[in-house]
Amino acid sequence: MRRAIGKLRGLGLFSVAVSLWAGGAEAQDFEVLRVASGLSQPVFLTAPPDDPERVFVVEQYTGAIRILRRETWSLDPTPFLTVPGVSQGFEQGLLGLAFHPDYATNGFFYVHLTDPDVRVRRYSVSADPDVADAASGTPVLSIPQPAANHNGGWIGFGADDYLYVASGDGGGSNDSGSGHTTATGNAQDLTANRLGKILRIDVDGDDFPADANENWAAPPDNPFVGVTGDDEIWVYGLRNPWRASFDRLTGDLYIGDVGQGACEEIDIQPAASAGGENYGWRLREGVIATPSGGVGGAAPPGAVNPFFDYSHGGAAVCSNPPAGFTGISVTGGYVYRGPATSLQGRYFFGDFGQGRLWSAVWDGSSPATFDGANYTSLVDHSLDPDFTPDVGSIGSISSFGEDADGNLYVLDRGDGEVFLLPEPGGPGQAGSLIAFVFALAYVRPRIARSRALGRGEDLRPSLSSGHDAAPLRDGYDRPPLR
Ligand SMILES: [Ca+2]
Ligand SMILES: [Ca+2]
Ligand SMILES: [Ca+2]
Repeated sequence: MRRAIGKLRGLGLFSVAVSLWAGGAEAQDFEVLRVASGLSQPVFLTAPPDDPERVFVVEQYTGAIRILRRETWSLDPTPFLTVPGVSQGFEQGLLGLAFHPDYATNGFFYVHLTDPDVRVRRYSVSADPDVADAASGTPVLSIPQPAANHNGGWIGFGADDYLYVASGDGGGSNDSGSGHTTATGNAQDLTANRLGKILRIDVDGDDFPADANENWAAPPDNPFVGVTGDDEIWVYGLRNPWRASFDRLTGDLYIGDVGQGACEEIDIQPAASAGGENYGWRLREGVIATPSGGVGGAAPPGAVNPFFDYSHGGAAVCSNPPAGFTGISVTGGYVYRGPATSLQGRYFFGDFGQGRLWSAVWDGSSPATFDGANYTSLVDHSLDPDFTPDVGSIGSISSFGEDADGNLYVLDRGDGEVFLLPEPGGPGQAGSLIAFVFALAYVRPRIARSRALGRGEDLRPSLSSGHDAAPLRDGYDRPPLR
């Protein structure tokens, strides 16, 4: 709670700064900065808790974790770590990174990679804060992969200090065929099956003292502890949850789940949830019965629809969002909690294949009533001059990311760029002065951790009250990431 008050105080200072600014003639304006280029297939960005100086960028195929300096927007020439042995191709590689909540004292961080099975592995920083100990790799858990695609990839710590691990359905198409549970597919299979799930584990415990490859404990309040279903499963019924995030203010979990050939979707789990949600795959794609592969059907009892879905533009209209909101591979993003007041509470996300940058606000309705249209003020930023970067272009959106202060970044895997988006103070404004005011009054003192609030506290502001491989399916020439 102390952290929450600190955060709200920070917002108050921020409001003062904005009021001064708004006293001028012009409305709030934005500036999107390209802060890095020349990266090799960047697919994630994050930062250690409370580190105001650095962000860490994940390169998919090189396996490198690069340090980007916020003071100068320069990339360190030497990677923080180059993870050895990652499979280099298709949807494989180094896919995820998360710093332990106590990183400042224990130096632990976690990666999600394929070799080609999925491995979640722990590493330690060395005596040099800018270099990891490459020999420190320790297994946390692994997930056998029947195919090269649908590896999931996101990992992140919740406000509860548990590690959440997003896992795809194992690949191929329609969650069927070799390596997929015959009757149900993997995502609906809760027994000895980690595919098509988000797992929730305690990385500081070990339920398997005799097994050097499994080093985690099941939180006792996980939904399938003591009942049928694997103890590590948190939610299920997902196809390829490539990117997910916690709202750093409310603790709500947003999951971008890449669709098959019809609908791309964003799922929400409110912070107060006790877990166990079934998001419907393979029976459901978006809000409809999966139209391909003969696997679709009625929604399982209690299954949760997405709060937003959009179509590939074919016959299936999904929840029928406004014209123009089509794509082929969703990239889940973040609820904006950075310095731009007018964007507070907006969930930013995008489409990898179409290079579209969107945002919307969850309308606060209950997930039990979700029908794919549970949002307000859906915006396409792709053609908005305020979201046009100073240099370069936002193309193949592979991921979003947050630094320790909650600034939002977007990554372009196509030509290796990272953008800071947006920063108040666009061209023609007194941008540098305003940025300085923000730096003094707001950005620096901000609480770094996304776990600033305990799960279950709802401080949501009033604002809010894959594609598959072409050879594997419909002849679509898919982008390389999904
Ligand atoms: Ca063990
Ligand atoms: Ca679903
Ligand atoms: Ca670009």
